[in-house]
Amino acid sequence: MSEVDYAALIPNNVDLASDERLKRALEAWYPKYINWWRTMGPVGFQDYEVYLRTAVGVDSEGWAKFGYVKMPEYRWGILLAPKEEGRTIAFGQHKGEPVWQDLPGEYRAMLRRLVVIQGDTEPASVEQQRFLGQTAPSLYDMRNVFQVNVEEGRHLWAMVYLLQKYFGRDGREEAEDLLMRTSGDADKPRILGAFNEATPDWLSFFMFTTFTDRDGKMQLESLANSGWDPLARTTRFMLTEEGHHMFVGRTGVERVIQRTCEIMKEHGITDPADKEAVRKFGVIDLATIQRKINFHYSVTLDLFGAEISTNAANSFNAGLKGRFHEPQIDDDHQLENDTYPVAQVVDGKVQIVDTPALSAINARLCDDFIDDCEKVMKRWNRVFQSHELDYSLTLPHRAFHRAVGEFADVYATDKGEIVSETEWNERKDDWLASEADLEYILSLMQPEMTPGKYAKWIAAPRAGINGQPGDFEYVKLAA
Ligand code: BYC
Repeated sequence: MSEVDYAALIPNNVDLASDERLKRALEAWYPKYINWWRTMGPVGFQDYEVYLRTAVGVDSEGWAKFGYVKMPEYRWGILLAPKEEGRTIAFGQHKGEPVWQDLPGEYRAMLRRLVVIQGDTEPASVEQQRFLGQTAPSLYDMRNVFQVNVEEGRHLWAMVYLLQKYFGRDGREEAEDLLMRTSGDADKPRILGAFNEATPDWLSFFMFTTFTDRDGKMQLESLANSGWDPLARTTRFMLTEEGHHMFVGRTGVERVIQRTCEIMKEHGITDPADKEAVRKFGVIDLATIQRKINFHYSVTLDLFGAEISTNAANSFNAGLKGRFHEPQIDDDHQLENDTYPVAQVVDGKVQIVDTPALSAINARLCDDFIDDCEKVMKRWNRVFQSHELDYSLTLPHRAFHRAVGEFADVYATDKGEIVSETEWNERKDDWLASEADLEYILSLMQPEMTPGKYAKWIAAPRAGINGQPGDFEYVKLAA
C-alpha cells in the first residue's frame, strides 16, 4: 500500500493523503482486511466481475457509481456527510453547546464501546452471508447480496476510520480485533446475539435484511445526531446505503410471498395451513414464512438492549446517542422530568408502566422500530389482497421469544400471553420453523445462474438494478 494514489484507491473526503498517522494505521490494517475478506467474505465469485454500486463522493453524483468490479478490488472508501457549520448538541445535558470535533475525553470509553459494537456488526453480517452466492436464486439476487456485503465492508471501514483517527493505540487494537472475532465462533463470537445466528438460506437473508438491517437503520439514525460530530457525519452517510439493504429484504420476502400466492391461486389452494399442498409445487408455504418472521423479528428486538437501560440513559445524557429523529421530537430533549410507557411483566401479565424517560431510551427506539416493521407488514399483506387470498402476516408480540430485556425470563406466546416453560416448548413449532421446515427451505436452494431466470420459489423483481433490462448479466460468470 505504499506509494499509492489514495484519492483513486480509497475514495475519501477526510483528506487521507495528507494525514500521515491515519495513512500509516490504514496501511497496516488494509492487508489484514483483504485477507479477512478473502477468507471470511463471500465464498467463490471473488474473481468474477459483479455489477456493483460504489460510493466515490457524498454528493448526489458521487454516491452511486455503477459498474463491473471484482469484489476484492472494490473501492471501499471513507466518506462522511458534509459538515453542518454551527451545529449544536441537540439533546442531553450539553444541549445547545457546539458539537465536539475532537473526541471528548470524559466520554472516550462510552464512545469507544458504541463504535466497536457498531463496527462489529458489519463484518459479522458478511460472515453470516458468505455461502449465499452459491445458492443464489438469480444473478440479480446474487449481485444484491454481494452489494450488501461490500457496503457492510465499507461500514466496517467507517468505524475503523473513527477508531484509528481518534482513539490512538487502543483504537488500532480494536480495529484489528474487529477482524479477529467471527460470527458463530464458540471462543471468539461477534458481540451481539443476532450476529451469531446462521443465515443459511435466502429466505433467512431476506428476513435478516428486512428486520436486522432495520435495527441498523434505527441505531444509525440515533447516532446520526450525536454530539460527537465525526460519529454523526459518518453514520449519516452510512444511512444512504442502508436503504438499499432494507429494499433487498422487503422486496425479497414480497417476491417469495407473491410466488406462493401465484401457485395457490393457480391450483385453487385455499388453506394456508396445508403445507404439503403448496410444497408439492416447490414454493414456501405461508405458515413457514410467518414462522421465519417470528424468529428474525424477535431476535432483532433483542438488539435494542434492555428496554430500561442505564447505558442508554448515560449515552443520551452525554449527548452521544439520541432517539430516532431526535430533532423532530417535540419535548425538551433532556427528559429529566418525563416518563415513557414501557411494556413490562406485572403480576404475570404484560402491562404498560410509566417509567422515567431517560432510562427508557432503548424502549422508545424499539417502539419506533416496531412501527416501521408494521409498515413493512402492510406492504407484504397487499400481495394477498392483490391475489384475493384471505390471509395476513403479523408481527409476533414483543414479549415472544426474547433473550434480552424485560421479557428475557418469561415464556410468552406470539400473542403475548405468559405461559409455562413446558407449555411453550410443547407449542413452539406453532411459532417457530421446525428443523423439518428449515430443511425444506434449504432443499429449495438450488442456484439459478442464467441471466433473466429465477428459481421457482421466488418471483422476478419488478425492475432491474439501475434500470437494467430483465436479462442483464449482473455477475459475469465466465471469468
Ligand atoms: N446480545 O444496557 P443494555 C447494524 C449487552 S445493527 C448480546 O441492555 P445498551 C447492522 C450490552 O452490550 C446496529 N449482548 O444495552 C445490521 C451490555 O454489555 P456490556 C448495531 C447484548 O448498552 C445488519 C449489556 O448487555 N449498532 O448496524 O443500552 C447488518 C447491557 O446492555 C445485547 C448498535 O447497536 C445483545 N443483543 O444497548 C449489518 C449501536 N444487547 O457492554 C449491520 C451501538 C445488549 O455491559 N450499540 N447486550 O458488557 C448500542 O447502542 C448499544 O450497545 C446496544 C445495547 C443498543 C447494542
